[in-house]
Amino acid sequence: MIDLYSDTKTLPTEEMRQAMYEAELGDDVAGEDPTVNRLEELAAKMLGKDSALFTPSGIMSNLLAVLTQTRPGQEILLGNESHMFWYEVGGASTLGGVIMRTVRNEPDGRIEPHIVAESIRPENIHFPSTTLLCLENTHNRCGGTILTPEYTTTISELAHKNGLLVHLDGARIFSAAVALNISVKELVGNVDSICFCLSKNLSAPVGSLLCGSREFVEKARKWRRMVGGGMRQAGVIAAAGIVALEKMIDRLEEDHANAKHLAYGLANIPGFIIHPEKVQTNIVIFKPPRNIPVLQFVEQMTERGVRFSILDEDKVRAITHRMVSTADIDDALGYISTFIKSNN
Ligand code: TLP
Repeated sequence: MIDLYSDTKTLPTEEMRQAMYEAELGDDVAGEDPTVNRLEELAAKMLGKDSALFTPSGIMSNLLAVLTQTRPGQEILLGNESHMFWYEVGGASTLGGVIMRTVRNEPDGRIEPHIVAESIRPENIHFPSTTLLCLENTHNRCGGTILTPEYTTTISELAHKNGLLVHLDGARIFSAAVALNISVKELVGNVDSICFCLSKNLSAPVGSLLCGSREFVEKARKWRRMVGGGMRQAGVIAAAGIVALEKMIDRLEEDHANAKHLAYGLANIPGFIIHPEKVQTNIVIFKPPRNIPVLQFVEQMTERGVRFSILDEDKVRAITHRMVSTADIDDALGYISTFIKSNN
């Protein structure tokens, strides 16, 4: 199977497994797991923040960012295509008690500053207060698009001026940094909290980190305990995370090149709607030829050994990652082309 369903499919490398086997361990709820402590320090340093918190998932990190930086009854602004809105089971509302107010994402994943400005509620007895802006970089549903440091700085300044805090869902932030050839620190300059995932493009089996000021992280640590995310000898998985951060970042370029290769290949097959020049990182979104419904396309390709995910009733998503080679992309393009020909 050439599995382009998601980079969450990556399995740990041999080096990760060895590091997991050898990891020095302790009780992380008591702050005594040396491997978790090492991972948190490394993450904070790389992101240019005071502290970091190891969490079981990206979704938990995003939830903790909301729980820590809002109060029930307040309103948060987030993109109408954001992962936090689409795929996190409404946790911010259900568990955080906040109103999720969606604002339009541009096709490149940005939210226009004037839209943010217009959506912030003025003080009024009838209104909830708007207290948090959530961004996403790279942007999953917009096709792995990148928010530039300039954009992030400008929009965060606007939010801060109006009394809002800013959280960045940076599940794949290292892809953005590698594509722009800058340090990840430069991408997250003035956001108040940021999370990123170890378990996607970086190949670790489990885990995310939530980073911010010392005070923010200590509060989030308590919220993590409340939602049951305090893990004991978590160094077993943190060890793989350290390898991810030390060894797996530079290779992301290969995934980006493979994504472009796939996109240009699809553009050469009659009927596909795709803009290969817009592919920025490891996510490719496309429409199959009109005569083939998305569900049929995805099912038929799975039978032929290529797995995609369905984004919408008319859109398919492919994600490249460490376990898919350039030769696999060539093979996938061949299978797709044969299938399309057989349907014409
Ligand atoms: N995304 C997954 C699915 O949930 C859709 C995927 O296959 O892409 N933020 C962003 C931007 C994400 O893409 C994801 C996972 C998360 C957060 C949540 O991470 P996990 O699954 O570790 O909780």
